[in-house]
Amino acid sequence: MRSPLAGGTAGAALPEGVALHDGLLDRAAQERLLGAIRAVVAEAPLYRPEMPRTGKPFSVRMTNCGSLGWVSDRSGYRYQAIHPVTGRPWPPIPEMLLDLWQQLAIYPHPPEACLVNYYDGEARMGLHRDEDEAERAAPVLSVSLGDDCRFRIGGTERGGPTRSVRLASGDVLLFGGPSRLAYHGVDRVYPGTSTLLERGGRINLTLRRVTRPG
Ligand code: MD3
Ligand code: FE
Repeated sequence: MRSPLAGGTAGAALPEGVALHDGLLDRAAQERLLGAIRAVVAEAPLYRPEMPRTGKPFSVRMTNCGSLGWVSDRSGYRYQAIHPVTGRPWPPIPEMLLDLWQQLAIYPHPPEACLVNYYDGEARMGLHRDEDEAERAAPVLSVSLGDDCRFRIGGTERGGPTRSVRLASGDVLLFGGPSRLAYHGVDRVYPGTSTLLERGGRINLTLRRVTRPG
């Protein structure tokens, strides 16, 4: 079995609450999911968000599906129902992803947001916590497609120890319990490590429950 743990940490446990489903989606499943994501992107194009205050563009391009989508611009981070460029509602979350959530997330309500991140060979995501969701009892589910990346995960305090995990196409990660508010980021993408995307790069899908079920 491929060891996803990088940098001499072979055998080290992932932080409590993190479950890595290494290679859960086989090539056929990855292709089906990619087809569904292409349909999402046709309706809700990828765009480049900007950092709050400074307006500095992200290196990652993004779009969403679901009743709510995560956006960032000069006024801040938030969830909203409307694509900031097209002004249209986000398309629905593909059924395959809803099924994955139902199978893996030990949580009785559906996800509301699926953030679609596209990384080219130079894109990165700095260490951060996902804390724009009112519902913290739900896990976050992440699916990787395309080129491998080096994913970094730490604890809930900034400046604490971190470890890196190499993620490949078809890997699914679940962050629940104490890891829900862990710092994490993407150090780099490894170009040319997957043939799934004709033009290369990496897609990450992040499913989240945003609102607290009433
Ligand atoms: C760990 N995306 O969009 S997904 C993000 O690969 C984001 O695109 C990364 O971080 C990516 O916010 C990582 C994995 C992930 C998502 C949410 C988490 C890891 C997490 C929440 C808590 C802890
Ligand atoms: Fe995140």
